[in-house]
Amino acid sequence: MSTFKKNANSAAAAVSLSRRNLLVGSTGAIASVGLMGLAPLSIAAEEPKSALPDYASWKDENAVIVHSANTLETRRDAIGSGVVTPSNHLYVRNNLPAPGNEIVADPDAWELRIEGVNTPATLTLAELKKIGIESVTAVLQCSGNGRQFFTHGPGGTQWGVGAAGCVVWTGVPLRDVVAKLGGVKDGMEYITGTGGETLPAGLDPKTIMVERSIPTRALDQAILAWELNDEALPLTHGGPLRLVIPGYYGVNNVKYVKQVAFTESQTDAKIQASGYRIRDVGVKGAPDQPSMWEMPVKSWVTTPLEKAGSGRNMIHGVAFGGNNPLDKVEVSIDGGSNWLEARLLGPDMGRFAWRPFVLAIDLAPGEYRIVSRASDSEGNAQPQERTENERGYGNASWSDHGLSLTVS
Ligand SMILES: Nc1nc2c(c(=O)[nH]1)N[C@H]1C(S)=C(S)[C@@H](COP(=O)(O)O)O[C@H]1N2
Ligand SMILES: [Mo]
Repeated sequence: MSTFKKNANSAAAAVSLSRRNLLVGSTGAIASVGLMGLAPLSIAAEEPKSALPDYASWKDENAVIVHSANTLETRRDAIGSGVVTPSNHLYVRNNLPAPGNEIVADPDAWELRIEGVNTPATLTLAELKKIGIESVTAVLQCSGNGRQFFTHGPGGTQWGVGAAGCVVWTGVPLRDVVAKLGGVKDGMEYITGTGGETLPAGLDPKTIMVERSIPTRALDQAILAWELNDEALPLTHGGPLRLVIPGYYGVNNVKYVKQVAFTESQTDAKIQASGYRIRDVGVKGAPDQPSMWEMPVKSWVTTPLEKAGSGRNMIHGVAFGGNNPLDKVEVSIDGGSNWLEARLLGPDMGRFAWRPFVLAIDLAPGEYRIVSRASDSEGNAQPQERTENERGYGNASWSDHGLSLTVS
């Protein structure tokens, strides 16, 4: 018992600590605390429910947590037991304000520049649609998903489990487009995608632009997508056209993509050179540190949340292998002392998709710590503990992602 009590406490401590750090980190928050004479935690608890931003007003407000106008998270209990995350439940993360709706008014007219191939070209979406088409079901997950569990208080959105979803992308495989343009030029090591945001004037573009480089080994799985879950790709998720790299963290999936270049080296845009790099706490980002590219195996339980009745219960969750196929997922109701293999639900949508899972189990009244642990086809299992790192990236710890449950 003491093991899961301790786990539950440390997760709660992590949340309140990072919340405190958030307030401490913001002068405005401190000022208002002082003026109103309230304790920081009661301010946080009384924050009004934020409204959906205009560009995402079509989201289901009961399914998402609005962290800010640029960051919406899927609620843990809105992840559901289906393979595909409904588009109106899918999380949103914009590093820059979203472009105006006019860019999706005439999607077929959108232009994509392709460089670093033997015949560089500018192709419209209408032309891309004639080159080929494929659908892939893939997990989209932010690098900072699970940041909330880090205790050193990394800045950035305090994502819990819901900066992730599993969706169907439809578009043309990038390799087909490249083949049509004479193949990749010799010596090119990276695929560099550039986002179509209009950058605010007066700032060095390199410091704000969304431009990401990923190794050319991803060419086999890259797709230029114009549909999300069988509908025209909405602006919110990168319409009219998005570079999708299944198996890679969200940031590599460049929205409103305006250029794809095969390059000798990685872009020197800040989001690549020093952003999205794994390094020790207190260390600055630099190009020689690991970049947030391939995702590792991960799972978490979704329901029941907090309370359940005694007797038969269905413990639900989701599990995925990241860049490798998923092998299996186990569930523990005693904080990781004993494990039972869960049953994978729903159709297998392939290497990059997640599988909802369920464990049917009889629970007597009491306190439980429910955790899940997935492994991939290469024998990699989710670690018990997260890898501590400055920005709170890549949390796949099974211990952090558990749920404390009271059965009565
Ligand atoms: N052009 C562009 N692409 C982008 C971003 C962005 O701000 N601009 N954010 C990235 C990040 S950090 C993530 S996690 C995903 C989020 O995708 P979503 O908003 O469709 O969920 O998009 C990525 N692609
Ligand atoms: Mo992200």
